Amino acid sequence: MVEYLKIVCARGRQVLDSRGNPTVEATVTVRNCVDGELTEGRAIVPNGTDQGGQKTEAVKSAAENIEKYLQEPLAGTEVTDQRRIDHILMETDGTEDKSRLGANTLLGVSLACADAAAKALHIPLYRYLGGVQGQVLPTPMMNILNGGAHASNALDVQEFMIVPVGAGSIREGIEWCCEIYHTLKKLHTDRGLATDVGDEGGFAPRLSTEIEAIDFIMEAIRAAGYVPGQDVCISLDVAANTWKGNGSNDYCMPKQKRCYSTQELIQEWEDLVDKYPVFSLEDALGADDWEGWIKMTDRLGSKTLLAGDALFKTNPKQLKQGIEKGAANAILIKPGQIGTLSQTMETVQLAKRNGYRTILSHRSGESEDSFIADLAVALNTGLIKTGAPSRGERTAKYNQLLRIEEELYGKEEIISGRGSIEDTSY
Ligand code: 2PG
Ligand code: MG
Repeated sequence: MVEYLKIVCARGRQVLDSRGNPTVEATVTVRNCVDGELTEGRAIVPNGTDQGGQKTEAVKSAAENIEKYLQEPLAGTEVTDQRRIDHILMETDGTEDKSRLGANTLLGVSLACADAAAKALHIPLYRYLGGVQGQVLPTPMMNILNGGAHASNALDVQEFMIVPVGAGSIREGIEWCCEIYHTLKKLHTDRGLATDVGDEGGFAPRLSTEIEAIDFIMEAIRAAGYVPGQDVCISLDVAANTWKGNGSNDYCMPKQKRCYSTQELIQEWEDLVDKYPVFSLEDALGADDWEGWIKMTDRLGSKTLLAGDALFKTNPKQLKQGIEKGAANAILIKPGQIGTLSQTMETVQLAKRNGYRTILSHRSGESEDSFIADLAVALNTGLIKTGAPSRGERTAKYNQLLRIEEELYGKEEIISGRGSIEDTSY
């Protein structure tokens, strides 16, 4: 391979995520071998709830590790050779689960390399990552109501989302969702409910049950002038792992304290899917409940998307298991779970080859970095979950998608028709 853009240094620094917790920002500088020009790429790694409030000390040393352990092995490497870079990162870490240097540290460097390459080549990040093939704008799955570990209300389901399945472009889809979001806010005020928001920007009202929350959203969809099921559907992230942990096989809602067996919970989901326009259910069962997932996929897989987040952890090996067993039919893609860009791409390819829908996802502790917006278009993931249309770290992704749509399709085409956005019929 002709060496053209060589890595000259890699650094880390501690910055903030959207919950005020420390996180890692990686920077990678490359030198153009022809004209000697230096370009810096960077990436901020987001944090999930499972990473809790990351300890400042741990993040500091993760940031220092970039210069201490990764800079030297990467120096001189062609920055566009992403597979080689990711191989070097994994080899240097040396553990299967990337526990020595940390998946977050490796991911920061992996993404910063791609950012540096795109900048040095003077092409947009999505085009660098996806070439001329990356052209489908993802349909947004917009979180408008928060519960579970992301809010301090009484709801045990973590995320309530709306999906503009009937929209002809991402611009239109985002507009519809924002209208519904604003209508929902007004309905809160009418009912005397506070309009506080949770970690991902969705409202966090003091409602008592999930059904009440879903009915509230249905009311907002209709009041905004849209037809549920035809224009806009509903998605939930149950995060059912958080309903486990008392030692029994049962699922117990941590706040409402209702308990279910796997069988009973599948029945609940089936009733829900039969009654409401449910586009997808994410982590509707726990990550260890493979038998449950197989049964649930058998019963509900033809009616709705069943997405595995904690179940697959963006790991191709775990996804392979799911494919073999017939568990789930969609996967959340979180680069931070697997730790390098190449492996993230591998998981997306594997999912697509096997008919699994792919949902590129933000984390609950995000930043202004909008890498995932470019990545969703580059990989044609078709779906993106990136929070509410409030809070700058969430709107950063929507705004980037709007820029990309305009660049790819031009203003006229956006207005005049479909084509640019994923076909969400299922
Ligand atoms: C999820 C994510 C993002 P977290 O469960 O899907 O919404 O949350 O980043 O806390 O894992
Ligand atoms: Mg999830």
